[in-house]
Amino acid sequence: MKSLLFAVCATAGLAGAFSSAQVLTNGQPDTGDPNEGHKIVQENTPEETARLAWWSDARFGMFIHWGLYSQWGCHYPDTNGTLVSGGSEHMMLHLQIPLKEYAKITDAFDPTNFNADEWVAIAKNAGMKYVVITSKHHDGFAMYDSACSDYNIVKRTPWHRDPVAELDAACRKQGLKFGVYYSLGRDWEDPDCPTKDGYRSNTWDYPDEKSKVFAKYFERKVKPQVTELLTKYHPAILWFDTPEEISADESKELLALIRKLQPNCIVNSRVGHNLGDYVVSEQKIPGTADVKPWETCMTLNGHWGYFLGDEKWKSPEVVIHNLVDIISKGGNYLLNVGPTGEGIIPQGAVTDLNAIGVWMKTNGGSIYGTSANPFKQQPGWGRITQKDGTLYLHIFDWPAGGKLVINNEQIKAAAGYFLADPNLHVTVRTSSDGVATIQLPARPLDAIDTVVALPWRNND
Ligand code: FHN
Repeated sequence: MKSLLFAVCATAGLAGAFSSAQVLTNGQPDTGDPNEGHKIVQENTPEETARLAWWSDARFGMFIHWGLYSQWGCHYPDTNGTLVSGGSEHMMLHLQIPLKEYAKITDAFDPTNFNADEWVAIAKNAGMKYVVITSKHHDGFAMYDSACSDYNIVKRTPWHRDPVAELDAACRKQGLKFGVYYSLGRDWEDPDCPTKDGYRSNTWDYPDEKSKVFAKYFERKVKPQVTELLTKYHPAILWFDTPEEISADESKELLALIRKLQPNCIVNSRVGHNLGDYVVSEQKIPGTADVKPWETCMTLNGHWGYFLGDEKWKSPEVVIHNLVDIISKGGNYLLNVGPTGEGIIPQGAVTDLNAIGVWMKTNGGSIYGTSANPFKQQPGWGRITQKDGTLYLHIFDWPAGGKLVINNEQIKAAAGYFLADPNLHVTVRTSSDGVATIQLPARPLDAIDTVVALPWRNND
């Protein structure tokens, strides 16, 4: 495994001398879930399927990474006030910032421009149906009013507001589902949160990795915080991250606690040990559908948390093609934004999401409530989704001469229409050897993805 040595600034002025922090990665996201990527072979139970019904219809959600690391765009000021890159929302680890120094960010964290209704409206306008925000990331800082740890946004910042509560209310008001992310096996505030070989632990404040007892952190912080998240805010999704050293029994115990407190709350697979209602895929789209329901989470630019200067936004075309590709394989798409320390979603992200929303307003019928392509092959010109006896042909690449070939003998439809112009119909011709073709107009109706709705029945 290639080890990526995080070269950190050794500027004497920074709070304490920093040494290099070894961060292991093989080029893949370090997901902190030793079980991730192994094919899960058991299907969902009827109970799990029922719990996921709204989620499976929703297909598209907003992920929000917001925390103390957002204050200076995942950078940290040295004694001259020069902002030093922390690499990502892991900046406390990468720069090995002592907890008492990192906690001083709370003095500056005063997001007076935060407006929960605006954030939720941006998600809704983009066609997203649920919002998941970081309630506690790896730094251990609670972005909500936690009764079990004063290390939280209400108690420790001059802002004294609870964004989790405000977003929960805004989602309810605007008809979106609300979820919370919780870093399960990484917590750089707690002295008892070990990680594999200490690579993702706070070893600078708590150097004796072997003395750390996960069970103490689990009882002292995880269970009380999961309980208060479920009883104060009633999230529809508990999005766990990086289960790391949690035991199988602790994962089972945590899931049982959630089921007791909020039976309808969806739990992802990073609760650990192949448990949970759906499987997480991060920054990548699997080639084939998983046995269990799954969701790809992805950044919109190159970072989860707001990163100063990162304006490399995925284009609306890339996002829409990703969304359709994911759904054609039966998955959900959780697309991330990283708001600034002032509480603003960067304009580049908003511009992107607005453009995606324009496409979704016309073509949402081929997204919401649809399921995977029923055929074995994905077409070369795009993707196929389906719902209630209708195929949705997502044409990314317009065929030369407008002749669209669908190599499948199961297409018995005679005519279809364009979602972008339902009055414009197309005719399907099926040759004797079962090759169906559609004669399209000379030019696409949508530059990114023109969708044809085709009534279909499976002749199996
Ligand atoms: O380390 C985290 C990372 O910061 C981010 O939260 C992602 C989102 O899925 N999860 C972990 C990396 O897998």
